[in-house]
Amino acid sequence: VHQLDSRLSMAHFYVAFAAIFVGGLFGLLQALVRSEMITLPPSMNYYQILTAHGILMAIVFTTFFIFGFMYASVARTTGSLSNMARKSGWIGFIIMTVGVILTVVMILANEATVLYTFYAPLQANPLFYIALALIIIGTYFASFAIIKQYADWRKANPGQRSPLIAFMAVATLVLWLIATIGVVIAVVFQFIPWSLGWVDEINVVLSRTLFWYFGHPLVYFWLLPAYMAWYVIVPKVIKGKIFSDSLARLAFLLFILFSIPVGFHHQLLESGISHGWKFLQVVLTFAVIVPSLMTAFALFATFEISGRARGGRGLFGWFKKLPWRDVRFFAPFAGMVIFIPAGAGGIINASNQMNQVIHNTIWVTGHFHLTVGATVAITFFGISYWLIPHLKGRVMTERVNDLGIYQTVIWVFGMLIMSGAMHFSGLLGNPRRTQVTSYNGHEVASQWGAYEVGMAVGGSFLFISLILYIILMINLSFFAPKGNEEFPIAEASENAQETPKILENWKVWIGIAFALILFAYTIPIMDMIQHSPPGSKGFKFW
Ligand code: HAS
Repeated sequence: VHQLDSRLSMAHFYVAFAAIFVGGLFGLLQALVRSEMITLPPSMNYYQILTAHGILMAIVFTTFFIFGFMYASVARTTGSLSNMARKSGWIGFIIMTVGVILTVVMILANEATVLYTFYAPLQANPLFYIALALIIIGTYFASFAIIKQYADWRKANPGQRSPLIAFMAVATLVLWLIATIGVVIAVVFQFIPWSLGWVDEINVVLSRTLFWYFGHPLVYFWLLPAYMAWYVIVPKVIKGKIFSDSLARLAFLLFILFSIPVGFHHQLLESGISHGWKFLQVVLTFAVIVPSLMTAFALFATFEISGRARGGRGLFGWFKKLPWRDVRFFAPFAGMVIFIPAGAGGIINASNQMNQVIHNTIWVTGHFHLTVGATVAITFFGISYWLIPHLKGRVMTERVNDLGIYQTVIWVFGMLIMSGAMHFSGLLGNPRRTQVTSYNGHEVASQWGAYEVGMAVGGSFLFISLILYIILMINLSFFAPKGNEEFPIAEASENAQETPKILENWKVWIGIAFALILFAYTIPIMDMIQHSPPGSKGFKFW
């Protein structure tokens, strides 16, 4: 990757590392407070650190890491970024960073204790919503940079199949651009006027609906960059090939179609939305599981083919031949294994009857720590072990590789304890997002104590792993020996069929995506607006 592009990527990674470190510290505090091992100083409150933890980890770390990775991937496969793309990338970075600083200041000032989902009726200082708007605007500049670079490559190479990883980056951004429409409408037309006092009422169910229209595809915005690494990077690390270029592209396109019109599965217990529409969105939720099952199939195939090519015999002999001592493989692989129970948990959540049991319990927190906190995070760790030295003109030493494996193992161990305790105590009714309470010594609440301790123990392992990760990242950025670290990109298998051209016809896929969204959302949203009470100041946005 060209030096100028490396700098752009690295700027994003530095913010991501700072965010995960500070966010992780808040996470540790969170776990210790909930298990009553410590009490917070009076200047801080439980919900405030919960907000800081959620925003720094789930919004800031992920978004900055993802753009850093995407710039590097696109520059590696389509050539150095054009001046225009690079400029747009830097503008995006600056706007996003200003937005992040303002967001953090607002949270620390206790002016935005509204949790990372920030929907009504919780209200923050208007500056918090303006800061969020800045972060989103920044991502639009960043998305423009990447999509422009891809479009220029296609123009310069007519009729050719685009590099798979660049295609995947663009698909992820298409998903992001369509998804953010919901949150932009909510922030601009509902939250900002309401928090400024221009209107004194807000349509709560609509604000939640617009949030979840965005909130569910948001989780795939986190997941798809991990899939980019699973499909394109990992096969090269294990000296294999991509099982099928078309399958990989189709999986990403299916995410664009099915990841958005499904937000109601977060609102199954909410009144104001009729059963029929909830049912439809649950059906579509089950459709969005399909591309993940396709991914599991393709990855198993890649591993088996590569393991057999390395001399693995018998039913499982190939498994032993995989490069277990290489952190570039080990970390993402650990993420994949965790995604099996994590995905099963998602399927449980999406099932209407079972959702009644787990909704708003700490089971859900366990679910998203396994998905984004383990599957995605560990894959991102695995990427940074080779990408940071690559961008900095350094190499990962064997020692760092081995420490990286320990770091991954400690993270997995901590996450299994913490998330396991969350899942089990969720089934015992332990609520999420609730400051510790004994409910006047109620028998049910008395069962949760041991699990809360488990969460604190797991959280402490996670923090130890995080410190090790940050030390290794500082080493790889500034102190590792100079040299050339490989940026692994696998080729597609020649046994697979030619990729059909329709898979790169964006108009078709974006058109179907909008049709599905309009179908799933138009009538329920019209209902919400129609049944909204009139604002008492005579003027109200919905
Ligand atoms: Fe979820 C709540 C349903 C996936 C994140 N989810 C959340 C929240 C977050 C989140 C953050 O339907 C909480 C939001 C909040 O604060 O309220 N989720 C699903 C479903 C899936 C799913 C159906 N979620 C994710 C991913 C996330 C994520 C991914 C982040 C990255 N989720 C829900 C529902 C709720 C929910 C409800 C609301 C609950 C409520 O009531 O509040 C699916 O996408 C999952 C499909 C995945 C699979 C797994 C495929 C496995 C693969 C690995 C293969 C392994 C290999 C290695 C090859 C079917 C690809 C094998 C080697 C060996 C040796 C074994």
